[in-house]
Amino acid sequence: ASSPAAAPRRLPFSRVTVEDLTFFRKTLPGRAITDPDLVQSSNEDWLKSVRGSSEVLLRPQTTQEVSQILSYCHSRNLAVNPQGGNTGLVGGSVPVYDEIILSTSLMNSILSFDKISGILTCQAGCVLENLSLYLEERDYIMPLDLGAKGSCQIGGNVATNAGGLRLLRYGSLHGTVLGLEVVLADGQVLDCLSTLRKDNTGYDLKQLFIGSEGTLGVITAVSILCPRKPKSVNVVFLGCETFDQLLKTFQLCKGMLGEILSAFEFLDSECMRLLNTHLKLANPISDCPFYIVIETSGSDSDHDSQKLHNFLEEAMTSLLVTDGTVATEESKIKTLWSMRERVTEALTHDGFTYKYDISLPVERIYQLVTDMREHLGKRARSVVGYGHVGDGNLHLNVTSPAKDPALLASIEPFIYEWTAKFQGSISAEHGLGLKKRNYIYYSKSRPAVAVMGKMKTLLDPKGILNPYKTLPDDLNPASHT
Ligand code: FAD
Ligand code: 2HG
Ligand code: ZN
Repeated sequence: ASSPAAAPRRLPFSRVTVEDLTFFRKTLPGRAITDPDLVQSSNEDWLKSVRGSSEVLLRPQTTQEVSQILSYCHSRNLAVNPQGGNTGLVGGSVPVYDEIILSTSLMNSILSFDKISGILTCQAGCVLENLSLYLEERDYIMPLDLGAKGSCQIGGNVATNAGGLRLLRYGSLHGTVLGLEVVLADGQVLDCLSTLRKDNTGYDLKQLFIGSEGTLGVITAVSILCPRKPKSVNVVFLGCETFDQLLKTFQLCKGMLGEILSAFEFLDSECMRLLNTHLKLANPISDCPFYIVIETSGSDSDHDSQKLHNFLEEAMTSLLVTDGTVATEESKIKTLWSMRERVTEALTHDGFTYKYDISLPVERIYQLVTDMREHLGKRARSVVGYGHVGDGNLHLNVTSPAKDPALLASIEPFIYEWTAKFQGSISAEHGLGLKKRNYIYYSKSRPAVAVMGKMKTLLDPKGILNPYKTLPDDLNPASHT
């Protein structure tokens, strides 16, 4: 039997023919790409860990074009892989076999922005950073921010229900997304592009597509509620001796900074070592076992500075933190944030990386890293812990000089069993994609997964949308190897 992470057998979808290409070229003049050099980068994921063998990359510009493509693919039984910025970390964004890649990159228009309500409506292919820049000029910000902002697209963010660095303050996309336009597998356009804060008319269908990883429909437009741009932003980088002190600092921080707290993130000394070694980023404070990044966002800089000052004084005098530095100026804020945001990049230089994205009761999150280090001993090159403490979300990454099946067998299912023991989630924010689909039962009951299977069948009866992803192979008996 193959490993649960292995690719399932190719399902009996049709193969692309000359007639199909003729249709695509007619529908998308100059935007149905078959040049292997151009298709190549869309076949491989950001981590360079999985690769498909698609020969066709389609780049629609309008919802109507997406609808025409899907309606055609549905009738021809051709599989389709929706793709945004291709920054996903679970192998969901690239084909497994020869699925047609449907890229939203050219669907990058802003459709409307209401300066009174802060509601932005745009096409799915808008790059997150471009939306942030657009909004900042209008005194607003996006309610989410991630290290991949320069490439990831809002449609991909919604499809993965991305969390990121601001979730603590502005909540998840399940709350901030007000409307979606989605093209279903058969080409039907589902217009749920509401811009209302409140709308209880029947089932809230858009929620189904948030986090569905391209398996239920192609998101073509998004409307999202954006907060005002804070007038005063401060970032603090602190060092702690123990994780327990870090948690106590979090408690103190919630109590003393309360309404202005916008992020509480952490990284351990192993992350710092990789930032120093691989990216030549210097530690802004003295060496410590744990580092915290705290961000405050408020409307009155004197008030915010005073609160921050009181908090830091208390944290220092009660010996919760041993060292720290504060930034109010934009370039220093960026520098401090890069210590947290660039850990993922540093890891790519450390060797082959096994990635885990776990939700746990917050007091448990570092125990998993310690246990994993002990469990793996010298077999791993690095075992690092970092993440979104404020959301109880740990990123545990293990590196080795090269892909190492024996090491993988030591990590999995150990990590998933550990997580399930404490009722955690085996995917807090990255989704299941190809890599984690068969581990879903560690976090969801069989009846819940069975209902997911029924929803998939209802919305995509031929299973052409992102096959082999998110749902476990046992829902799809034909795909067993
Ligand atoms: P892709 O990678 O292209 O696709 C991701 C999934 O969504 C695939 O299953 C794809 O089929 C589907 N999809 C994409 N677009 C659509 C669409 N329009 N309709 C339907 N399905 C679609 N994630 C977090 O949650 N928090 C973080 O802090 C975070 N930081 C990151 C930092 C780095 C450096 C990197 C590389 C990744 C990070 N990620 C993070 C992971 C990733 O999920 C996000 O980057 C992002 O949400 C993916 O968006 P994308 O446009 O790149 O989507
Ligand atoms: C982050 O929070 C991202 O930096 C990426 O979610 C985490 O690379 C990872 O494991
Ligand atoms: Zn994250």
